[in-house]
Amino acid sequence: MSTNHHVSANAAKYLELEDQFGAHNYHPIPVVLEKGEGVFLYDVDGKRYFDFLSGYSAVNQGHCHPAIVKTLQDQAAKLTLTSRAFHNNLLGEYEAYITKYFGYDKVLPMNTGVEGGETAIKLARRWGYNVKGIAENQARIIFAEGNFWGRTLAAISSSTDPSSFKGFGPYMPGFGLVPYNDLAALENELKDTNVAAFMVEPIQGEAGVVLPDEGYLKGVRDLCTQYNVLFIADEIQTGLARTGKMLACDHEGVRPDILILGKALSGGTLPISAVLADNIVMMQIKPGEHGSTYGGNPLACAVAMKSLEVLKTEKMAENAQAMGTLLRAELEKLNSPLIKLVRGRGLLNAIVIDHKDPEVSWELCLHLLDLGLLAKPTHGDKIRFAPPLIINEAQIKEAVGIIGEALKRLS
Ligand code: IF1
Repeated sequence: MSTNHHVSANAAKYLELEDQFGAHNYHPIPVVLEKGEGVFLYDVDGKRYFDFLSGYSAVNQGHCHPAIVKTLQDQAAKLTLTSRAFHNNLLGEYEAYITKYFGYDKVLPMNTGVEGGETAIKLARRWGYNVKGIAENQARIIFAEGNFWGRTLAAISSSTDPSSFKGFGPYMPGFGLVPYNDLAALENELKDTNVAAFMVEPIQGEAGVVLPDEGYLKGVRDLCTQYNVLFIADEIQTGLARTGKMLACDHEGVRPDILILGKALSGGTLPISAVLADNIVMMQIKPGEHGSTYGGNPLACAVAMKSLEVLKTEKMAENAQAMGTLLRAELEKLNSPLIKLVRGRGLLNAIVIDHKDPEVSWELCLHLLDLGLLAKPTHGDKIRFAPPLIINEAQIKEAVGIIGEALKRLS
């Protein structure tokens, strides 16, 4: 079954350039975008789409948020990069702002999400040696099966997805795995006194928006406290109001020892990540032992403060909570034989397609494309529905109308 999706001659030109001159490390939906505004994207032929991926939760504030773009433009014309060889007038202001915003002693500013993960693991190992007293080079970091935290050699060393790690060995030593959402298995691992940290996503994004049982995060917190293990929360995709609270951990009122943020920390304008922790962890790294060229650059500091500010002033977490509830209810009301399951929290949602042919999810996304909505399957039979957090009730209903029409075309 294949949808002969038509790509305009105009759009085809762009695809040919990418095909000839770019690495083939992606298989994108066949659309060429040139403009974004709020919940909408526009292709090179001027066609409008609902964005139901939001840059994998990097565009929570909506495409080209006016206040964020203005901050970006103003600062870009003033000072963009000093390197950390020198001080600048925005880094301290940003560090004070974001640590107060989330309630931690300190922040270590980085750029991409995966650098945030690498930084968190280095901090945990160093704390393990200096504070917990783990013997040199014996520190273990535990991850959950189904995790995804990026594409570096350390990140793929913790992966259980062969498409992430196969053919890239040898792998980082000192990493262990436990089933997600399984506190007994986790406790068993944490009894090993060489374990420095457990790093986990409060909701597993790439795995297809997999939610743990109510109480799982509380259990993780308690077990990590009991066994003197650092709880690292990877909130790069779930954080920043995406799930209806500022952090997904807030749904259970738990406070991780290390908090990793990325993606929407810049409102989708540039790569900004941050690792937050208290002094007992953060002060184990001494001058010259970690950093990056762009980490904490003044442009990123200005943009991150504005991106965080508008999340609160525009009550995006509250809107994500309300619109997510509406979205799931409207999807259920479609009563489509193709939807096995609707799941999610806030505006991080996915449908599980009930069809033996894995191609069906891709076909559905091509029909959605035709009808004016952008989404992409993850892991075969799941399709993530994660629009910007500024979406309103009328737009949710219009989008679900499109989804219903696409499902009808497939049935
Ligand atoms: C791609 C996936 C999502 C993340 C979590 C860390 C990172 C990510 C929970 C690393 C990044 C991105 C990577 C991007 C697509 C997207 C993705 F499909 F790859 F898995 F969202 F689910 N922790 N996720 O989700 O952040 O270094 O990318 O800034 O690789 O195409 P990054």
